[in-house]
Amino acid sequence: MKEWIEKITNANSLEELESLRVEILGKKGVLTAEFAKLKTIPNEEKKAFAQNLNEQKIAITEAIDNKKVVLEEDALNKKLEAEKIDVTRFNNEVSSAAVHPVIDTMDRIITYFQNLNFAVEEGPLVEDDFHNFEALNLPKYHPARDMQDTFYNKDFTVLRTHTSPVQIRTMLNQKPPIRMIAPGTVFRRDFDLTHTPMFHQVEGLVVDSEDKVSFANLKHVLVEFLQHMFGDVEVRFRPSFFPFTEPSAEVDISCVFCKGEGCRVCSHTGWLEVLGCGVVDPNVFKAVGYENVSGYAFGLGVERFAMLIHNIGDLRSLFESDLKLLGQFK
Ligand code: 2U9
Repeated sequence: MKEWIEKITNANSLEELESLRVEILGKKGVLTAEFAKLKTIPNEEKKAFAQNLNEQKIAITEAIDNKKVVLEEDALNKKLEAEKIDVTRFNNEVSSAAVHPVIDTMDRIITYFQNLNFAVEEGPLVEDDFHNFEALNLPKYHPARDMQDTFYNKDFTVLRTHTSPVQIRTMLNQKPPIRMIAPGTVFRRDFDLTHTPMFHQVEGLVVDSEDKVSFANLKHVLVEFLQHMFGDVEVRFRPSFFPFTEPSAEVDISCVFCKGEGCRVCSHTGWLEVLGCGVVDPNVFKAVGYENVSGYAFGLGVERFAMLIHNIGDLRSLFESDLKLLGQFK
C-alpha cells in the first residue's frame, strides 16, 4: 500500500496517474482482486478484511485525486507558458513610417530660409480673385491669366494656383520690412508626365526701403541657397517674364546628373531650370498700398527639387504611395 501511494505521488503525468488508477482500482486492478477474495474468506475475518481494504481504497483514491489536481495545474501552466505572447515586445520587422520625400525637401528648404531670418507664413487654400490674381498684376482679361489653369469654385473663389496670395495677405497685415517665405500646396488643372493637379511651392519675398533691396541681393541669396541644396553646382540667371516681377529671371543649375556634360535629364543642354525670381512689380505694391519700397521675390516647385535631389525619374511616382519608393526614405 505504501508502495502504491509512493508511485502515485511520483507520477509525472496525468496519463501515468490514470494507468496507475487502472492498475490498482480498475476492473482487473490489484485492489479490486483483493475485494474479490472477500467471498472466500471465513465469515469471522470478513469484517476486518473488508475494513482494511476500504481504508486502503479511500487512501489511494484520495492520493490519486490530490495528485490529479497538482498534475492538471502543471499541465495548464505549461500550456499557458507555451502560448504566452509578450505584448510589450517591439518587432523591428513592422514597417515604420517615414517623412515623404516632398515634405522632407520642403522642410529642408524652410529650415534654410529660417536660418536666414525669413519668417514662415501660411494662408488659405481656397482664395478669392483679388489675392490670387488681381493684386499680383493679373487683372481680369489679362492674357497672362491663361498661364494659370485654374480650378474655379461655383462662387468664383479658386483653389490657389500659387502661394503668392500668402505674400499679398502678409503685406496687407504687416508693415515693411517683410522677409518671408510661403511654403504650401497649390492647384492647377494640369496632368501629364511633368505636372500634377496638386503640387507644392515655396515662394520667398523680401520688401524693404529702396536702398536696401537689389537684384544683386536676390542673386546672392539664391546662389547660396541652390549650392546648399544641390552641392557644388554652377548657377545661371536667364531673363524671363512674370506678371508680378520686373525684371524677371529663370534660374538654372548645371545638371546634377551629368555635371553639365549633357544627358537625357537636361535634354543635352547641361542645365536644369529650378526656380523663377525677380524684382517685385510696382503694380503689386500699389495693390497693397505700399510706397517707397523695393522688393524681390522667388518661387520654386518642391516636387522638382525632390526629384533632382533623390534622382526620381517620374513625377507621378511621388503621388502613388509606392512603398518601394517611400521605403527608401526611412
Ligand atoms: C508677390 C510678388 C512676387 C513669386 C515668383 C516665380 C517667380 C516662379 C514658379 C517656379 C516653379 C512657380 O512652382 S512653379 O511652377 N515661380 O517662377 N515665383 S517670382 O513672385 C512673387 C510672389 C508674390 C507678392
